[in-house]
Amino acid sequence: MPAIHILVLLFLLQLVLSELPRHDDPLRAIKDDDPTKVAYFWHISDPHVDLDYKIGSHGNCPWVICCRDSTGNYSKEDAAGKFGFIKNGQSSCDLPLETFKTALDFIKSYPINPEFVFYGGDSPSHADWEYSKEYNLKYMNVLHDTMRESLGSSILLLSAIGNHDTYPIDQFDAGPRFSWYMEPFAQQMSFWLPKQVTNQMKIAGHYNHLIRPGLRALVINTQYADVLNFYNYKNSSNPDPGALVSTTRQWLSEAEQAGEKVLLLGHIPPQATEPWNKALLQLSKQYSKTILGQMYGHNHKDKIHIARDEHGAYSVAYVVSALTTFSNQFPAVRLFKMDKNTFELLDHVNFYGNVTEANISGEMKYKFEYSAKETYELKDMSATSWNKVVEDFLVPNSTFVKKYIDYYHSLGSLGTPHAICNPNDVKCVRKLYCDASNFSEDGKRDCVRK
Ligand SMILES: *[C@@H]1O[C@H](CO)[C@@H](O)[C@H](O)[C@H]1NC(C)=O
Ligand SMILES: *[C@@H]1O[C@H](CO)[C@@H](O)[C@H](O)[C@H]1NC(C)=O
Ligand SMILES: *[C@@H]1O[C@H](CO)[C@@H](O)[C@H](O)[C@H]1NC(C)=O
Ligand SMILES: *[C@@H]1O[C@H](CO)[C@@H](O)[C@H](O)[C@H]1NC(C)=O
Ligand SMILES: CC(=O)N[C@H]1CO[C@H](CO)[C@@H](O)[C@@H]1O
Ligand SMILES: CC(=O)N[C@H]1CO[C@H](CO)[C@@H](O)[C@@H]1O
Repeated sequence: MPAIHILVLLFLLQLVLSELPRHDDPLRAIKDDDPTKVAYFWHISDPHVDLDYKIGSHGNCPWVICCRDSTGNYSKEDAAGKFGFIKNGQSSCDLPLETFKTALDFIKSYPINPEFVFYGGDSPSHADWEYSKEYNLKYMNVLHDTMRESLGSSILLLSAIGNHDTYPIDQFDAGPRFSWYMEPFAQQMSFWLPKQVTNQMKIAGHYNHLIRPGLRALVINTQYADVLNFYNYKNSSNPDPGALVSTTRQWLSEAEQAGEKVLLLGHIPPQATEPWNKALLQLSKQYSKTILGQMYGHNHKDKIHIARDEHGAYSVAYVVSALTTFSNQFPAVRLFKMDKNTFELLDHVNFYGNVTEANISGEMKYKFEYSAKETYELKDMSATSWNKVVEDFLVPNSTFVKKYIDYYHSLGSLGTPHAICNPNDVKCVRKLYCDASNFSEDGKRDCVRK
């Protein structure tokens, strides 16, 4: 065959191959969706942007935070890249603002009309010793300005307060002591939310918003469930700091009476303070028909917690992986799918940004990571179906636990010693199981001991 024919054949083959849908193509997530039947919302959390991030600085340093300082003798391959730094599944670097923008651009350009974006909080870097009112306010403002500029006015943003957002870290109390934070925060949120909602937010940081008739988002300020928040202990005869329990109960009750469905959104997941864990279990059970799902961040890990008792499972808390690479993950973006009419959750699909690759190519691309429904062979997104997945973790060589381990760090520690468990390590897998099957830290501890 003449060389020219071979070239033509190769060219045609190239065309065919480039037309084949790639497994990591982000559009794969919605290709089979009927837009008249599916509604969407996004969940991102824990960007921990570092405004002192320095390209070329020491990315693999011996300090708490890297990618800010260029002292020391380090090789070229340990230099902080444009989009972040993670090496052999390990990272002590927070996120350059640039990478936060790429995640927002990805969301903005994705061809759907989302109901909203839920931003789960923790704007500043892990340089906790640098925190001050000015420092933390700067991060709050820079990140919300960025979200406003990137997402525009056509996408609703809901934002929760994270434990790193206030100063001192983890501290928060309702009332004038934290109005220095709450006033500017409510001011930022007034771009997206009506005055009546931002006024409600100023009371204790909790707010609720009707997304569309029949669907309500309830954003709770989980600082009152933070074991490290000393304000929670200041009045030992007050069992409900920040009225977290009574407010959540009241709003759930009102929503149920109005026949609405609720998304419960916050920063710190269950396994927080024991009184809150218990109250949340009780509320999750009482309002299990009303609560569609609970969405949290904080752990920087892709995981779940199932609420269950001897009668079965009744609620699922979905914890999203982080945008920061700090503590060993690739930046993660999560898309939830809902039935457009009943608002029942249909799936969540996850995307990740490979910072190592972006750093080399000069362009950050978000790729399809996995669909929960497909990966865990879920019949639906009910607590009962998720409970079956978690029960499977205890089966020797469970395929589900292998996937759970890979996605735990949004593929950032894949195949490295930094992966959460070796799937053959029975003790470690049991810990994952106990973590996923408990809302309570005490319950998890008991379960691990068994
Ligand atoms: C830096 O490290 C390299 C490789 O370990 C070594 O060859 C070099 O002498 C070191 N330079 C300094 C100034 O310590
Ligand atoms: C402490 O909490 C109790 C119960 O909520 C309340 O009645 C009391 O006024 C509170 N005390 C102070 C000093 O705030
Ligand atoms: C990320 O990119 C690096 C460099 O191209 C590659 O070696 C690695 O396999 C990628 N990881 C994932 C999960 O995409
Ligand atoms: C699980 O599979 C691995 C190899 O894939 C094997 O070495 C190991 O013994 C298996 N464990 C059990 C408990 O079957
Ligand atoms: C780990 C890694 O890929 N580092 C590279 C990131 O990009 C910079 C340039 O922006 C290179 O110098 C690093 O080697
Ligand atoms: C308090 C609580 O939910 N405890 C549960 C923790 O998980 C184990 C294993 O599923 C259960 O047996 C406990 O009841």
